[in-house]
Amino acid sequence: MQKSQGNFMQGKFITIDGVEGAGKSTQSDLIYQYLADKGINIKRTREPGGTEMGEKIRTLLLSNSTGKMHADTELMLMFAARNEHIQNKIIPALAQGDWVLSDRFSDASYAYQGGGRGLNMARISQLESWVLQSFTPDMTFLLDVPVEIGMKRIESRGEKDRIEQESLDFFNRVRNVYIERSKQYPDRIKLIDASQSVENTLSQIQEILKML
Ligand code: Z5A
Repeated sequence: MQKSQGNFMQGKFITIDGVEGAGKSTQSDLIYQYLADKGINIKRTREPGGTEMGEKIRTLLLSNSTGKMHADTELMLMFAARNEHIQNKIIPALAQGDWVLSDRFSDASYAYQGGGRGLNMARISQLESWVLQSFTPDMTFLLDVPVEIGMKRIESRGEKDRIEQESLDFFNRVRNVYIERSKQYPDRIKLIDASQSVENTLSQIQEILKML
């Protein structure tokens, strides 16, 4: 599983993250098209989810009918889904030379369960080491947008899911953790000003993709 075990990981693993309304889905479509046009075989996926079991866990995590859930349970379910995702989808794709583009990955657990829910970061890190070992994305695009702008963009959507119903303070804590992590891991996490237009946001991303 470790990328350090020689060259068998041929593909690149790219993740995209950020608060609600940052435009992850919009930019994922465009990144996919940009890379596909360059002849790269790229698989799109998402978290929580990405596998049959992961999608079932996603439903449990996001459905309002799930009711109250302990924050530790939420964290462990995110990582349970992630383990399936890594073992059964991401690693096999990378090993056969495909690139993988995931809408969210483990930075989201630090941001939402650590920042939002207030779970201890060191414990999240222990769980991450257990599940990911040394596996890590080659590059992460953090689409950063003030929470109020993100909320405005998605206000026309229907009913909010279990996590979307959290407060503005919750999402500001989420955003702050993302920004902190981009400072902590500047080589991997590229902070993109996603308050710009779709086109300007994409061109910031493309400049970085050219370096991969
Ligand atoms: N979660 C967690 O807690 N812990 C974890 O470890 C993981 C996840 C992995 C599901 O995520 C939830 O899981 C999420 C975090 C939690 N919870 N919450 N709340 P999700 O990624 O599936 O859900 P989402 O955040 O709502 O993602 P999304 O649907 O992809 O939304 P988006 O990033 O905002 O993307 P969008 O659809 O492209 O953009 C939203 C709207 O803005 C849309 O109308 C666009 O046309 C518009 N838009 C996009 N870009 C722009 C620009 N540049 N300008 C103006 N308008 C724009």
